[in-house]
Amino acid sequence: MKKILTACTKDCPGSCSIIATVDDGEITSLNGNPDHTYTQGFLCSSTSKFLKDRFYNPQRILHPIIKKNGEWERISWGEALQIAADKISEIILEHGPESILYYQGFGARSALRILNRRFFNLLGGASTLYGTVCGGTGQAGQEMDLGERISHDPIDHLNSNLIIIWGRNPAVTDLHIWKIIKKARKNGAKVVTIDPVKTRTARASDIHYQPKPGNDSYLAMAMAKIILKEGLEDQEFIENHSENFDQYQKILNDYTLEELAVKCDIPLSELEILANIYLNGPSSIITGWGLHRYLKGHLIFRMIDALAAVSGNLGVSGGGVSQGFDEFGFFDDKWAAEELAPHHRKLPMPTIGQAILDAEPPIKLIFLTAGNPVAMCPNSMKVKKAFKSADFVIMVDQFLNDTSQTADLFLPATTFLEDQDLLGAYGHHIVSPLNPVADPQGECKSELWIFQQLANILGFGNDMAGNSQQWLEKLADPILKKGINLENLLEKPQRIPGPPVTPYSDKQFFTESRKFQFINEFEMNECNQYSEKNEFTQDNFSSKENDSKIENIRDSGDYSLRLLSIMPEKWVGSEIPDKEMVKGHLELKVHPQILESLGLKNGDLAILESKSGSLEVKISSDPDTRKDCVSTYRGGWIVHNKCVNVLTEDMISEKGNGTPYYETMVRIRKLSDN
Ligand SMILES: Nc1nc2c(c(=O)[nH]1)N[C@H]1C(S)=C(S)[C@@H](COP(=O)(O)OP(=O)(O)OC[C@H]3O[C@@H](n4cnc5c(=O)[nH]c(N)nc54)[C@H](O)[C@@H]3O)O[C@H]1N2
Ligand SMILES: Nc1nc2c(c(=O)[nH]1)N[C@H]1C(S)=C(S)[C@@H](COP(=O)(O)OP(=O)(O)OC[C@H]3O[C@@H](n4cnc5c(=O)[nH]c(N)nc54)[C@H](O)[C@@H]3O)O[C@H]1N2
Ligand SMILES: [Mo]
Repeated sequence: MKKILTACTKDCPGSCSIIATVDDGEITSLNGNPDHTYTQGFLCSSTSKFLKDRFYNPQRILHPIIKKNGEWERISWGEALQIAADKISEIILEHGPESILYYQGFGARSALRILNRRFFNLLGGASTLYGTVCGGTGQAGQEMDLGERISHDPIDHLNSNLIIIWGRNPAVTDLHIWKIIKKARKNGAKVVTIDPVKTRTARASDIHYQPKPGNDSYLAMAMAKIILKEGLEDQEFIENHSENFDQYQKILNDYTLEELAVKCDIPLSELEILANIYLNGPSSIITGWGLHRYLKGHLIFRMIDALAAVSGNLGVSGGGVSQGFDEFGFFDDKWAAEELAPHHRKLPMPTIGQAILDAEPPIKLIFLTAGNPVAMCPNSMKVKKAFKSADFVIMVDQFLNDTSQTADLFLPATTFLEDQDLLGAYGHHIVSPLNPVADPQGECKSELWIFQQLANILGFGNDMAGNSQQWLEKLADPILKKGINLENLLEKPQRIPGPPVTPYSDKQFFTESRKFQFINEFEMNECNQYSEKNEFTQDNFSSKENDSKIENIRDSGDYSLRLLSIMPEKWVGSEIPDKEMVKGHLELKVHPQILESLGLKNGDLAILESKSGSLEVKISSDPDTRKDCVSTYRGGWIVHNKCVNVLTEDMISEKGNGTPYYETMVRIRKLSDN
């Protein structure tokens, strides 16, 4: 029996360190590594079940397969690689390299994946992606204010008196930061959650505010205005370390406190309490992905940064506004060799369906690794149509999914239990080694091996050659320069020196003037054209005014409910466990009064419609859901009738090229209304 160290590559902030037990070539269990200073022996239930759910799952594809007359057929690697290489050369010759799209998903983002891009650059270039379906908007906002988005090391939240969890659900999505938050709370810190949905995190917090979705800018503005009104701002910081304060104050002066309270739909008295406990710092704000999902999401982040600045919480231990980290941040991107490609074209990930359909020269071949864009990008049906419009789609994955319906060639990939690699994280500064715990299942191969073989056939094998360790030494060079040697790095997880626990503690920012930039332009013009029609307020929901708005929902046919789709508890991304692999209905949480007005009740089936599509859903009556939105989870598959993105509209955020999933407005129809 052997114990081998590796780490989890699921798309999750933890990048948990794992100890795998192997008995006679078979992996018998996965356990958390107690020696990891951050993940500390913990492993989530989804990764604990990885062996059964994914690794040894009989549905896992273990051989290359090709679609012929709509049916998948097994072929050899030799044939598969030759077909792929032939298609690639053929299409380049006829249509140029830009007619190939390389789509890299979020399924596994370890260091060696940088070389995937190298392959396409050596090929002469291809179309690749810009923007993201994950974050983006927040990065853009924070870069405008701070120069760079740098988050506090999670352990710094232990120094907070107050932690505001803003648009995030760490009790489900990041169990390690959640552990720190719980510890801080045990030590006396207060925990406030700001989320329109009553999540697991919200339930476990001291206070939960349920604002009107998309309007958090007003909430942050109200808090800042209260602080300024009371004369409790950090004048020293404002005077010496910031710019644009006057313009910012002018923006605040355009609104009364009462107006701001109405806009975010939180009573002024509550906002006063919140502002005052926030002042009793140090107070940290931990922002989540919920805030990225709006057309003007960057403004929310900018207003939150400004609030932290006014209150003296920037550059302070236990303070700050933390978003996350860059999982590729410690590795050397130069090996992607962008400069080698004479041809470059970038298509937007948030609106990838439309971009493919509009592309000129057209996209002829799509090469996809570790992603499920048909199910996970907005406007699934359009993405599906776009992928189908290509002559040939190659995908590298472990399982068939919604996107594989559009694929022609499927190349089976190894998992983090079969490869050597290094793994960063978007939840902390620790880099962990991956080690081959067992031999690859079936004929599965690493992405590196696949690209190296293709490069050999295509005639540039030398430029891709090297074993994983040789490449890791190059990719990890920025880490090695910090004094950690490769042997050490491959041996155990390491907190990489350099990034401070408390960023900006010298009050020097990465902006041109080195000063914090207050937001100096603010134009909301209401996130969504439909939202004004349905401005419910939580407190006086029984008022006549609100009653007439409910009538509106029923009669006008308006798309007046905002569709929120949040992370599922039981799995990550669209990696659905077997138990959930059944056709059924997406469950939709709706407030009982809305249901009543529609003549629907708990458990009913109904049609949910947006401008992009419709889906039969199962209604779950939920008094904790706001009356201006409905909520469900993301990650379900189209083939199971559970894919929320059949409804989401494809748009791109105003800044940061993010994906405003939550701008989608929907209506509910009874089945019999057909
Ligand atoms: N179990 C599990 N864990 C995961 C994932 C998973 O699929 N499953 N996915 C991983 C990925 S890819 C990511 S990016 C992270 C995301 O991590 P989180 O950000 O924690 O995940 P979400 O569930 O998107 O949480 C966003 C929250 O924002 C709220 N929200 C929506 N609109 C607003 C608004 O206008 N204002 C405010 N204040 N809140 C709003 C939503 O109701 C939701 O509760 O999680 C990672 N972890
Ligand atoms: N409505 C709505 N949609 C959303 C979101 C939302 O909040 N609401 N969130 C968005 C966010 S935050 C994200 S990050 C995206 C995620 O979007 P995607 O990255 O497209 O989706 P995943 O389900 O994470 O895709 C993972 C795929 O990678 C495969 N995979 C896993 N490990 C490996 C590996 O080691 N090698 C290879 N080759 N393949 C592997 C899995 O089998 C799976 O098919 O979804 C976005 N979509
Ligand atoms: Mo994400």
